[in-house]
Amino acid sequence: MLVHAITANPTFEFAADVRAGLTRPGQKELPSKYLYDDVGSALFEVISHLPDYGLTRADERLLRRHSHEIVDRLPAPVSVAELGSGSGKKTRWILEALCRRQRTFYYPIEISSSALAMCERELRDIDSISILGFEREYLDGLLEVTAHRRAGQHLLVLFLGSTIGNFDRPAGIRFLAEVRGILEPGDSLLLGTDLEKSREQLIAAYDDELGVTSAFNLNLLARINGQLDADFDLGQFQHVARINQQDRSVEMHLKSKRDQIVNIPAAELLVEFEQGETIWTESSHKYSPEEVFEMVRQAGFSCEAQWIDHEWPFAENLLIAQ
Ligand code: AVJ
Repeated sequence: MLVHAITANPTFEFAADVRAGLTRPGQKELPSKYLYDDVGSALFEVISHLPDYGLTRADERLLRRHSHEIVDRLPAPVSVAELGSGSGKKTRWILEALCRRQRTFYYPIEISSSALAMCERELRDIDSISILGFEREYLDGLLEVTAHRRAGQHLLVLFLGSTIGNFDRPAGIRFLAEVRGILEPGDSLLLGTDLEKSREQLIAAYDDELGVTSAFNLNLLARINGQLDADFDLGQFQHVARINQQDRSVEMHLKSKRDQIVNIPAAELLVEFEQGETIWTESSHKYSPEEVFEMVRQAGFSCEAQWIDHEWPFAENLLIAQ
């Protein structure tokens, strides 16, 4: 067991993104990656245990059931990099199967330092594992991982939990193409994609009765208050989950309960909200099993195998860099 962490994070970029998103003409928006500070990551961890949010459990079931089949399809030796490891719990099955073959390097890449620490604690008991965590954005982290790569060492990239769904479809393909550009032909990418399901199921999953998803969403405003000295009154905004039929996505918004003005000093910004106006904070796109093949092909991968969970429709896709 070897555990290290490489850290960094700028606040001015956050201020600039908040400023750009809240001064946009038309729909105000905030980048969903900022939902995941330490509090947000902990709240998402709770969401993943809610009865009506089956996504994370479906992902983990597939990884647990098929870990040997997946590992049998990978070349050896292979190192593992994970984009957004979260708690690391569902990664265990793949890592255990790989470490049974030989010593395996695992590089979790995560923007939340507490999620990174949790992931390292969760997985360091695995025999023959070496963990080196990167507190980085996905592509920056992946570039660092590949910069130190040894000849003949294959790479398996994990992009689980349908995080890809936070991109709109064209941006998702562009992101996969950027990942492909960092990889070598023959490297692998295990991609988790949440599949289309009923409107009722989606609303129950993204607007839960306990209000955990609401807290997760509102925490973004609390984070802006804390980090950028803003004066958002969290009681004056309401969590909303909306189905976007055209985009085949669920959107999260924060709706202003009245006309109000919010001061965000560190972004040099006064923002006006009309009653009923929303800030769009996240989209979760849902896929058909077949469209994944075409999407990844456009990004320079081929889909070698796909496993589907039918309890909560979700697909695990094993891709090979062409
Ligand atoms: C972690 C991005 C997969 O989109 O379902 C959960 C985040 N947002 N509830 C998702 C989320 C609201 C989640 N991902």
